[in-house]
Amino acid sequence: MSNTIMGELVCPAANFAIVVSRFNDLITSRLVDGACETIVRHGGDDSKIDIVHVPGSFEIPLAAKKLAECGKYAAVICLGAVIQGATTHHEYINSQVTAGIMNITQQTGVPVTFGVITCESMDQALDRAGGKVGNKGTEATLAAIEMVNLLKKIG
Ligand code: INI
Repeated sequence: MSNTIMGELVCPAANFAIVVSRFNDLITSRLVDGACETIVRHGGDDSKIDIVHVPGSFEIPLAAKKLAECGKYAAVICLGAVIQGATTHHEYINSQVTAGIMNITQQTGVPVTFGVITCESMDQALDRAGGKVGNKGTEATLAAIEMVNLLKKIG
């Protein structure tokens, strides 16, 4: 008989950090709204959320690393929006931010979740920031809550 081990989507009474990029603020502010609403809707406390602003997505990993290492937060939720331009600039940002966030979560053992929208146009970004495809801030927050609870069980 196998055992199923999963993290519940019940927000613990813990501190959460959100790191958000100011670049494409129209999008990222909506991701923050989704993240905060999700924490509260799942039983968390708004006063236990710290929101840390960075200039662009490229700067997210450094701030997320400091926050994950400081011991105050159960999880760090990373929010940004990288929208394709006329050059390949976005590709370099995307690859570094993704790898950076993955490295931090593995090195620290703290759930650091990825709510960085990577898309081709502002319309696609709007769709994923509370529009018809949902809200990546919400998704990243649900992943954070689930992983915090899962790690309590398997840690
Ligand atoms: N930062 C973003 O968050 N999204 C983008 O789409 C973007 N583009 O396209 O340039 C972007 N650039 C800024 C970058 O993240 C850094 O802040 C900047 O290079 C300074 O280090």
